[in-house]
Order: sequence, then structure tokens, then C-alpha cells
Amino acid sequence: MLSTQQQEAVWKALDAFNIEIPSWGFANTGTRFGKFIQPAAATTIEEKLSDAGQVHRFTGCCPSVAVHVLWDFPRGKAGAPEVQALATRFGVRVGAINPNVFQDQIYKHGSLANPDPDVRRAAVGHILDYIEISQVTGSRDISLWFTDGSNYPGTANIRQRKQRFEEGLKAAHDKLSAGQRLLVEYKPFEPAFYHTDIADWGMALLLARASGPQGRVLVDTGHHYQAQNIEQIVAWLLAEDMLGGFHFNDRRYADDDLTLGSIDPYQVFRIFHEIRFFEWETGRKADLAYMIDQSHNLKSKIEEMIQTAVMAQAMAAKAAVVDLAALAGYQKSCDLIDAEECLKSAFAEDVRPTLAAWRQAKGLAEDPLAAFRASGYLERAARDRGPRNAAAGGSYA
Ligand code: PSV
Ligand code: MN
Repeated sequence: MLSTQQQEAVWKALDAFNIEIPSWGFANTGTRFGKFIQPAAATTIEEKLSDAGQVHRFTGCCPSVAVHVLWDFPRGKAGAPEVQALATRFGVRVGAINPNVFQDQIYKHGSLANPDPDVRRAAVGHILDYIEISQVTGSRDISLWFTDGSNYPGTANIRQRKQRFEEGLKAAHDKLSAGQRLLVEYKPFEPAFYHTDIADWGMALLLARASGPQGRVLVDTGHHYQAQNIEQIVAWLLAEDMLGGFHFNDRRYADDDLTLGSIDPYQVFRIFHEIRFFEWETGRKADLAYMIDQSHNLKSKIEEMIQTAVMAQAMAAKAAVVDLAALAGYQKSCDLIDAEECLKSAFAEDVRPTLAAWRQAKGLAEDPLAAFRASGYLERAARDRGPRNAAAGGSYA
């Protein structure tokens, strides 16, 4: 049972906590072995934003939607005001803009790191167009993830590729408005299997810094090797003032895109704890974009996104009840068992009653998933979209 003081801390944390949902989480996706089509899956940006609006309506903590330009802006820049208007219609706003410089055939050997200057120019050109879109939609963050890399030793000049990345990212950074940020995401594998140009947080940090003062690192929790200590990376990036935000998901093996906290909720808690500890110790608010990056192959998509948002809130709430003053004291005197118990006891707290009370006070349903299920939205979507999904065999975007 939480004390009154702990309940207040949870309340404050929930008031300040929002998490962005990805448009691609509502579309039919799969693995490289195939896709299982869902009748209610969204196939247009209108449907994706409508679904996202449902997640926000029932959770109250997902007011913005990350978009992938190639998949969500079929008319490119020209369509940006329409997408913006649709988002407003469904009660959400357009969040991070994700340029796509990986699907076009010209990117077979990379984008910003491609040895061919024409391809590099095209990639920079695309990113600049996408930044213009962000300026129409009022999006603050440009999230950059690249597939650049190589599959076989000896086939790429790794140092030259690094330099080309520095040049390309600088060019992108130059186009940002004041207040915008360039978020550089890293991933150690896939689709390149020998080397990925931005393979880890250290490389992303160097490139984000080289891009300019508005460059930051984006940590996707699925983009690490097994057993890597992600909260340590978070703590270091916070200390360097270089953490821009997260792509949250869970994983068992690789970049599995599983529901946040479905495998290791304690890790999510530890990440939130490091952020709160940083804020408490420095007296500074960490300026972070919390985003979900999951695509749901088997589970029902809107329901799964609600599950994720609820899990994120619960972990943020548990992190808010860690007694930081006590913890700092135990750490200082090397009271290992007390320090460990202090952290673990917060994780063990049942925050659900406080979450329910907070929701009720905000005019939200106490159980967002049950309320969504009772709304009949999913059945209506399946009825309306089913024939199209069946005929098209689904579409990735
Ligand atoms: C790549 O695995 C990634 O994490 C990037 O963030 C992409 O934008 C996203 O997934 C969707 O493919
Ligand atoms: Mn990601």
C-alpha cells in the first residue's frame, strides 16, 4: 500500500508522463517469413491516426503519433497539411518525423554513407524534404535510423563511411529550426550483418555531436546485444546531456518488437529510475521524447498499444516511489543490501489502485483496455476494413 507521499509522487509522475505511439504499429506487419493479416488493421494514414486517437482516448497519455514519411505521406510534402488536419480530427498530433532512406532501390549500398556521391546527395535531399514536412506539421524531432552497413568483411571502407555520415548529418542539422532536434538512432545488426554504420550508442553519440548542437541520441531498447545494460547507457547519455529519447519495446532475442515490459518489466523500471535519479540529483528536467516502436504481428494492434501505454505508466509510477534520498545514502555508505532492497521494494509496489484513481480523476476509464473493448471500435473497424485487408493481403505501411 502506497503512503500518501508516495501516492502524490505517482500522481505527479503520471501528470508529466506522455508516450508517443508509432503509426506503423497499426498496420499489417510481419516477419521476413510472412505476415498475418488482421481484418481491423489500418492501411491508410487516416485509419492509423484514427486508431491512435483511440489509444489516446482511453489512456490519456498518448497525444502524439510518430510517422514514417514514405509510408504515411503518399503525396510527400504536398500532403503534410492534410495529415496534420487528420491528426487534429482524431484528437492527436503528428509527432516525430521518421525519414526513410532505406527502401528505395538506390539505397542498396547505403544512403548517407554510400560511396556514390549522387546517392548521398539524394539521401540528404530526402532528409531535407522530410525536415520541411516536420516544419509544416510542427514536429519537433526528426528521428533518423539508417540501414547503412555491409554484409562482408573487406567490402566497405568503414572510416570513409563514418566521415560521410558526419557530412550528411551536418547538412541535415543545418536545416533544423530553432528548438528542433535531430535524433540519431543506433542498431548493431539488421539488415546489414557484418557491420552497421551506426552500431551502438557511442557511435550515435559521436555522430549526433558532430551534426551540431541540436543533435541527440535515440535509444531503441530493442537495438542492443543480449544482456547489455541499457540503463547504464541511459545514465551516461543523461550525464553527457545527449539523450534525446527512446523507442520502447521489449525483446527476447533480437529486435523482436514485443510489448514493452512483456519480457523484462524490471528493465523498463530501471530505465525510468535512472532518469528520475538524474533529475533529482541535478535539479534539471531531462528533456526526453518517450516513444513506442513496436509493430504487432500477432496481437490485436490497438489493444496491444493500450497494453503498452498502461505498462509504461505503471513503470514510471513505480520509479516515482523510489526513496531517492535513502538510496543515495545507502550508495554513499556502500550499504549494498539496503540500496538493492530500496530499489526493489519500489518495483514490488502495487501502483494499480493509484493509477486507477488518477484515471478516474482525469475522466478516463479505470481500465483502459476493458473500456476500449466495450466501445465496439475494433469490431466496426474489422467490418469496414476487413474486405480491403483481405483483398490487398495487407500492406506494410
Ligand atoms: C528499425 O528497426 C526501427 O527501430 C527504426 O526506428 C525504424 O524507424 C522503425 O524500426 C520502423 O521500421
Ligand atoms: Mn526504432
